[in-house]
Amino acid sequence: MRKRIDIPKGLYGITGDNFAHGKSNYQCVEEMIKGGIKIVQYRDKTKSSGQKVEEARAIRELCRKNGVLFIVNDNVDIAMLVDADGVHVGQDDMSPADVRKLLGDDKIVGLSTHSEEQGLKAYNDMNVDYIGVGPIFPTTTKDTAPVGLEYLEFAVANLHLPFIAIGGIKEHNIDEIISRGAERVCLVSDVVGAEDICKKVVDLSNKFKR
Ligand code: 3NM
Repeated sequence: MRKRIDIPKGLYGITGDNFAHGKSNYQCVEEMIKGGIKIVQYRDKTKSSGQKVEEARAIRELCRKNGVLFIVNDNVDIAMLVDADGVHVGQDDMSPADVRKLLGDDKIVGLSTHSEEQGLKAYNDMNVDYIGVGPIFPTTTKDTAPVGLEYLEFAVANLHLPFIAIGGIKEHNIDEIISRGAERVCLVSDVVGAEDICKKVVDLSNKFKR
């Protein structure tokens, strides 16, 4: 059942307009796409559901026009309304099996994991197409304690499904992540908080090519 759609390697984008110095999530995604990003997750913890639907619908169309995968964080209803490519849930959200029931077999289901135990459980759950592995370093973007590089090394060695390394990763420490074997990495505040998001995405993406 797994692997309906390939999860692109390289940078994984997540919205976060609270870091974006006045730019909207739409503008941030436009710049990410110009920089070559191939997968974007719409994540917003503050707006009303009406605002989120409107914003997600616009970003969905932008992604579709540019051949970029579009994932919605947590809100399965919004994902279905805007025909997103998938949903990303956390440990306390709806289970991957229930998300799968609602979305069907053609969509992507991602799950955040924060420990070896959670990672193994997700690996054995055929409803999960990819996982998040983190937070690797301390972060203020999410209220979860850092797990350190050990869990990343465990994931590289043992979890043979696509995973996104995330949490406290910045341009200055991403090499530590890539050199350990991570093929997909997400930086939220470092990307959307950049003065030139497009250039930031290009510079970070080049680090995967070395
Ligand atoms: N998920 P930044 S860490 C959205 O570990 C998110 O599951 C995490 O933001 C996880 O790059 C995180 O600004 C926030 O630290 C990452």
